[in-house]
Amino acid sequence: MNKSIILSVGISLLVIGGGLWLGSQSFTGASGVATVVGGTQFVDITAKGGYKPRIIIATAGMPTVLRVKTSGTFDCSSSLVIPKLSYQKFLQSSGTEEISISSEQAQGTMQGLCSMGMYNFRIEFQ
Ligand SMILES: [Cu+2]
Repeated sequence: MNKSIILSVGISLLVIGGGLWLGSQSFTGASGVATVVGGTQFVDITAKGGYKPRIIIATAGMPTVLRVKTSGTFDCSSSLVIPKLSYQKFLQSSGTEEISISSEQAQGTMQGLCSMGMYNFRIEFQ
């Protein structure tokens, strides 16, 4: 193997590695982690053309506040349904909706979706 072949193999490995890194970066954007402040955990979700992040990891059995932020949201992601909480509401087009989840309710997988079921997110209480 001569030096130019070694070099080109090295470069292509770098390119592949860079692509994988970029791919993993955009993938991590799809999930998030709850933040804990003074014994309460906060799950922040943005509703606009769907929900972001789609998957949020949270601690089970902890009082939780789900904060759903809208910002010029006129699509159906503003029509929020959380079946486990029997929650259903049309959010205002811009603002933050705070939804309390008790420590008893903070168990397992909690799904939220738009009223038509085309957009969804889920909180994984672990
Ligand atoms: Cu929808």
